[in-house]
Amino acid sequence: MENIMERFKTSETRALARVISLLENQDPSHENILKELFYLTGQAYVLGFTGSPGAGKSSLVDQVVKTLRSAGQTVGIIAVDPSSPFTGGALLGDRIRMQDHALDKGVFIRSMSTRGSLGGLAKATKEVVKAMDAFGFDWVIIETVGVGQAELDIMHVADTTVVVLTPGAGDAIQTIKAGIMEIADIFAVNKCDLPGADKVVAEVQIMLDQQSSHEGWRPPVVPVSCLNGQGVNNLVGDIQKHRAYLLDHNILHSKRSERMRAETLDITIHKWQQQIFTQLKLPDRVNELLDRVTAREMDPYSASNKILEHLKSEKQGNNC
Ligand SMILES: Nc1nc2c(ncn2[C@@H]2O[C@H](COP(=O)(O)OP(=O)(O)O)[C@@H](O)[C@H]2O)c(=O)[nH]1
Ligand SMILES: [Mg+2]
Repeated sequence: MENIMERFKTSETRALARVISLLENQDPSHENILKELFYLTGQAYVLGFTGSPGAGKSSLVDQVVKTLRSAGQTVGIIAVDPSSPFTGGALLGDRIRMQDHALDKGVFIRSMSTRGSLGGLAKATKEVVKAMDAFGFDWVIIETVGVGQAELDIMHVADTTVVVLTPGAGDAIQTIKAGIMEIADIFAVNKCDLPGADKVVAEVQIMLDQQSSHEGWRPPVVPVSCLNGQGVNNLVGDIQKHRAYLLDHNILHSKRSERMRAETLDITIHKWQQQIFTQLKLPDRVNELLDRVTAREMDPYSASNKILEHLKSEKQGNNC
């Protein structure tokens, strides 16, 4: 572990890949790695891209990365693969498309699979963001399909979230989950080389008009095309504007502080849970209390109070 972190700190890309694997696999060194990473994090700007499969998220990330690289910025990319049997080719597609950057030291791409992560996809993704941030990338970009709660959770780590829409996907706004529309800081209407893009832009604008809660920041709606590069500079410009807005209004700092508080509490709850589960493996008081509930000799509320008392006394006992 020490050796790998030494190499990580000397910016060795292979060490970064190894650290990410250790995190994903919930290796025993997991917590120690995260402890060390913590003091190196907080520098990268985290950008999220979400939208339906095939909307052009990977293509758009590729374009944005090109623009950032030409400005000398370094980028870590996390592609969250939904592992759907119908989209099994997407990953390969991503690899091929992103090949342009394959030999570029300033870009690191990692694909995550829903099946691969032991502690849950959102948790694993957040930890990989930390590894990339700590490694020193200026930007960390997460691409994820906007389908479920796990994907929504992932997007909560992004400082700026871009929701990618396309023309011709029926009533775009109806097909995208409400929760996804709400997390958008910017709407990119991709494939604007195809007919119908104007209609989608107008629909989103109407939707935004109907919402009253855009204090300070109204999400811009940007037509883009990865085919001819149209609008990509506007999109990057709007990302920079949103970043400046968050900084100028102290929102970035408060969002990140809030996230750190929530995360620390999550870790505490998780550890507390684990302590209870450890107790369950022992044939002692916790199990006896549960047995008393099933025998209707005790109610669950009194039993849980006793369990908490028991854990507390155990802990004090250990400390002596
Ligand atoms: N016409 C057109 N096709 C695009 C554009 N951007 C992406 N595509 C195509 O849309 C398909 C899906 O793109 P991809 O980036 O893999 O979408 P993702 O699933 O959202 O990551 C690919 O065949 C792309 O070539 C665009 O701006 N215009
Ligand atoms: Mg993709």
